[in-house]
Amino acid sequence: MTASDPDPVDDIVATIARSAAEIRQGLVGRRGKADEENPSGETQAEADIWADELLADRLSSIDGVGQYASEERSEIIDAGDDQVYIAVDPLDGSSNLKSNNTMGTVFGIYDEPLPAPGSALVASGWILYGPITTMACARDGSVTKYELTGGGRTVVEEDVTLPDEPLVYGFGGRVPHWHDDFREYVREIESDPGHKLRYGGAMIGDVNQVLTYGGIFAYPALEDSPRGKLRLQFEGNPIAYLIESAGGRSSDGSQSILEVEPTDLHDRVPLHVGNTGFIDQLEAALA
Ligand code: P6P
Repeated sequence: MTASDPDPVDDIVATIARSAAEIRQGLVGRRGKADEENPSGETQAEADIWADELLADRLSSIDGVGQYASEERSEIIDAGDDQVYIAVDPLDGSSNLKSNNTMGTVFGIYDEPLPAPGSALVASGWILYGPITTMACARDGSVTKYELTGGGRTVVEEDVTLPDEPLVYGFGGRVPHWHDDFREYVREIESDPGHKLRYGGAMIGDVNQVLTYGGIFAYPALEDSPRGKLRLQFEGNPIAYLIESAGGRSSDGSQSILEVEPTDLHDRVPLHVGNTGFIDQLEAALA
């Protein structure tokens, strides 16, 4: 690719940003359950299917895109080119539709065919459908935050890094299903009055709090689900890439998420992301 060729990464990020307002508006009237399950066996909302089809059409037609893969579809779309490969969670936290809580769209842009390790990411990010619609995007080792209005995108912060002092924590999974060593780790975090609980049921809302205030988000390995709940390609890798680009750490319990070798497109991964000290402490607790 020469300097004058269009950059597919720029086009992909711009297309997702431009689509955010339409996705947000399109949630209205699509809050019901479809009679379909995603490849992870979760019942899909009408909005899951609709947002996936919208993004699949727009992203797979961008020059340079080799594949479009989604948490909502079992098969990868072959987009014909061979520069970048896109993995998307079109609507993270769609269970929050019923209660009108935050949700997001997560994307990872890889330079290897999928499934690929997170070390093959060249960019990642998320859209957060909060009181306002925002985007966080990691590329070339730094994170930029945008506000999205209509089809426009305004930079609100560049070179975003996690605050040095961690403040918030949020841990998924049912507490009785946590492993004892994880439960003990949580007790240590909770016992510090300088920390406070933030868990909203949509990873993007929780991770964005960690990016903003410092802290940790985890959806750990569970006794009844050894690989946790979250998907490596569509959630774990993109989130880990962004948090590490912002000076934090990620872990599957023993190594960076970005080093986890995938075996299947819909692999799950125990996900822990946040301030380096918290993640170092976690790995010591689970060792
Ligand atoms: P639970 C949403 O369904 C999701 O995939 C993540 O966004 C979120 O962190 C997690 O599941 C919530 O899971 O078990 O708390 O409902």
